Amino acid sequence: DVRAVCLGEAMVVLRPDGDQPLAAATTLLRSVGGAEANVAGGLAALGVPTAWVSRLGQDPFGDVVVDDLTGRGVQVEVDRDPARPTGLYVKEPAPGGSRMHYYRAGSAAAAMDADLLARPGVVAALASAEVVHTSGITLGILEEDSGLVARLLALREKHGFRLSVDLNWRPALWTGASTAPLLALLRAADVVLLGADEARAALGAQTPEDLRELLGPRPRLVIKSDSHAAGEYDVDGRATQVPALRVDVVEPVGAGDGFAAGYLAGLVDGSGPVARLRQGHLVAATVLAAPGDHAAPPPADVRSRLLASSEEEWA
Ligand code: KDG
Repeated sequence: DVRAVCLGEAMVVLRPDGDQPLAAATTLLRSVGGAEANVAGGLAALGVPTAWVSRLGQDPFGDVVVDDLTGRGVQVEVDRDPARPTGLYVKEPAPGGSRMHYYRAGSAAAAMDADLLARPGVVAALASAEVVHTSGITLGILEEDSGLVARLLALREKHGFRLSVDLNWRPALWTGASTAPLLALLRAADVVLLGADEARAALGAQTPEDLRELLGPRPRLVIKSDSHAAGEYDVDGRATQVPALRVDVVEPVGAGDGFAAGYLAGLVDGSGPVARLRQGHLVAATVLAAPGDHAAPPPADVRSRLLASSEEEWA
């Protein structure tokens, strides 16, 4: 049975093979990205039976996304839309990261609505899932209030899964739009993952205490600090901090999704706070050290050795 469900847009990703600027590149490498799809792939790679729920165009790029995620062991539950394309984004090498060029306006995923959650495969997945993960990007791309979040929250009441939300702050998706629905989603979540920088930029929250005040008593907060540590702040006030692993960064896009996958896999497996934060860092590190938006995590025996290591050995 499915134990985790990820809900959000996947896109085909194109990037130059090397460091050229986009305007000079005549050959582009193709892969698949999109925050929640990256998390789904990461969870599946960690052995958690996972479904990814979304909409895709009835186009060749839609087929690419289906094949890629299916090939990585994810159960794909999508509506295909003949009238809207699959989203696309292009990564341009830039100092300290990548510049992202999005071609996603009007995509099939931007029309996700409550009906998507009525697909038989989705109904079954949500009934057995322990955690359902989505992000602020999903709310940011939706063209109208489609009832998707309201239905998801109603299904949580019914089935009792935990709702995990990564803030994934993308200011460009919110220009001219109210962020009130985003704040409401975060307040309703059981787990909120976010960077301290995003908390400041999107929510004006400077400290974990500010965040707690803003988001209320419900969510467990997982905050990635500016110094690359991650801290878990429990609803009853307990806090746990774990430093990140040192890693030579090749390309950072997708590291947050890797963190979410590792953390949520730990949550589903019943690991304690230190082990699940460590597993988040571990998967993030493998993504940071790779050019793509996702990377295969280390094998299970290496993972369990690292997760059980002493504090000195860890970082
Ligand atoms: O978290 C990585 C994502 O940013 C990337 O895969 C693209 O989903 C994406 C987005 O909307 O930025």
